[in-house]
Amino acid sequence: MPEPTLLPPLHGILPILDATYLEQIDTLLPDTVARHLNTLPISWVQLRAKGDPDQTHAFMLRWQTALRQHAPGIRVMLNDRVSLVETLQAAGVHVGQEDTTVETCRQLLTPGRLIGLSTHSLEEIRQAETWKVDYVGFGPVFATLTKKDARAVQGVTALAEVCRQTRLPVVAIGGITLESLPAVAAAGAAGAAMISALWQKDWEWRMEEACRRWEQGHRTLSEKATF
Ligand code: 3NM
Repeated sequence: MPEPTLLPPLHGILPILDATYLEQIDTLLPDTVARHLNTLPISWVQLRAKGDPDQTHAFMLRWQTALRQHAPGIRVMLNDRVSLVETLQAAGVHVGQEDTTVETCRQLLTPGRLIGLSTHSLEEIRQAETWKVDYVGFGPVFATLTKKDARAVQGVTALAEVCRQTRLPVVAIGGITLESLPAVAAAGAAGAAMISALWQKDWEWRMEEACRRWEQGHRTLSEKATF
């Protein structure tokens, strides 16, 4: 089924609900998180779990159920687990360069599902353009401890350059903090995917602050565009 057109466009903060991080905050309940996200200008989230397949399935089912119930306007992307997208009625899948190929994902998914691909260079983005992905992730923009096998740090200048060079929406990822968010938005990124800077004990405040700082960076971008 195609996505209803009333949903907001995909942009802004992309909170990644990462199983390892969420489990560290023992007070955190899916229903509470989903209700809070629903009050914010957040159009999408990603569910990410790198454990065994059954645990990953259970994690994604739990969070997708809460999100559909309490935040129906938020599109839910699944990291890597393309086989669960239709079962869980998720919006789509995000894959890395070494995961299931974009071609296979298209074959497995019904039309209208979204596909995002991690990239780390303009060359990989050019390849992604030919595969007609819906957006690319680009990173790591900054150093990150979250992804153990992360590639070399790209920096904001490279981010701005790839945003200029492609028509695909570019979602920045890797080591993005509340402090660096305005610069990421001002570089022209369509979104900022974040894990460790969001999922801390004061996650509610962090989520709100991230949305505020994203808007702040965007204002800089539109002010520049008017000159
Ligand atoms: N992918 P944090 S960096 C999942 O460069 C992921 O493709 C990356 O987590 C890439 O916001 C990364 O805690 C980790 O740095 C992002």
